[in-house]
Amino acid sequence: MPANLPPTYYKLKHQHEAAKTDEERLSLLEEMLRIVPKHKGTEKVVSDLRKRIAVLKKGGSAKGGNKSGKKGYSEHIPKQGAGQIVMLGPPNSGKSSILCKFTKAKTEVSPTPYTTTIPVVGMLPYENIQFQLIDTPSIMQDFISPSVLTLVRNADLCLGVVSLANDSLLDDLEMVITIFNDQRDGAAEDEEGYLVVANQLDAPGAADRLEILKEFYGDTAPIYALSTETGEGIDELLRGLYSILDIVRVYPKAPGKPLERDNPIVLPNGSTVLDAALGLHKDFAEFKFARIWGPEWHDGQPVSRNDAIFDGDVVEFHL
Ligand SMILES: Nc1nc2c(ncn2[C@@H]2O[C@H](COP(=O)(O)OP(=O)(O)OP(=O)(O)O)[C@@H](O)[C@H]2O)c(=O)[nH]1
Ligand SMILES: [Mg+2]
Repeated sequence: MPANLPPTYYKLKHQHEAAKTDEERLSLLEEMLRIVPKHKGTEKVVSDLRKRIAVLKKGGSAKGGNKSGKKGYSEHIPKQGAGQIVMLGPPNSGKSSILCKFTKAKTEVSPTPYTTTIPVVGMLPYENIQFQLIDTPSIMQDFISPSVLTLVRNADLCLGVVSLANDSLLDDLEMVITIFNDQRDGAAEDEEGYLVVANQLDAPGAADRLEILKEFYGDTAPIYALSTETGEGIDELLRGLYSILDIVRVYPKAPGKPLERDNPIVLPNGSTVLDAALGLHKDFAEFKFARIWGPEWHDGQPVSRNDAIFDGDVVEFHL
């Protein structure tokens, strides 16, 4: 059933798009909700408006209650683990499902759009490390909470989550990529700041939609198909996350102790022996000498502090 919205509604909508502050946005949304006719055809519009109002009232804004410490959520989530990864996507793409299925965090999963209203953090295990994964409130065509944008800007990596169950897939991804590009304008040219998860691979018609998605966006972004229902695709996604984060794992070894690769120091690719020492403990910065094991080295070869280290190296520091 068509919504048939009155012209005043569209006028308010345009004003809302142009609004500069959250106070303005909130009052315009409330006015839109007040004047919108309430019938079957406008159910979705009404529920969208209610959700947006709820998000704004919760302080989902740069100038929300956060700084005053009264309400809302903090825009900054301290980094933990091997990299901070922020999910972003349209409603019902399955962001909360990904968090619940692959981390120990708990959050609500539901067929109702805009269920998630604040970011939720979980730790995503991969081999012997963990990534910090953040679920966020869904984005809309003309609205995204400024606090979510702050998370996107500060993340080590963004994960655009779209649904293969949905015919609006291409538009959804376009919207997500536009946001990533806008927010990460200052990022280095060669820095790949995001990847795409095409979720709900188990849904009817998903394989065909995936083909189309890859045809249109395969050159723009790395695309990983996933099903939170069956778990298909998670191993490839985890490897993709590791590789795009561009990190290395090095393993400290105490003198006289055996070589073990179970408790890594995680560092950016291109780090040095000195960075590894600092990653272990600041006292190690003054080490007298270091020896290293790995495919690039002779076993136990002495290295100097400015030598580059490689993924999987074992380093022994002598103080
Ligand atoms: N078949 C199938 N359904 C899925 C999959 N992932 C999520 N769903 C369903 O899709 C619906 C939305 O999932 P959520 O995880 O709540 O989606 P969201 O992106 O967090 O959406 P918001 O409500 O906007 O926060 C739920 O009914 C899930 O059970 C999937 O891989 N396959
Ligand atoms: Mg959610």
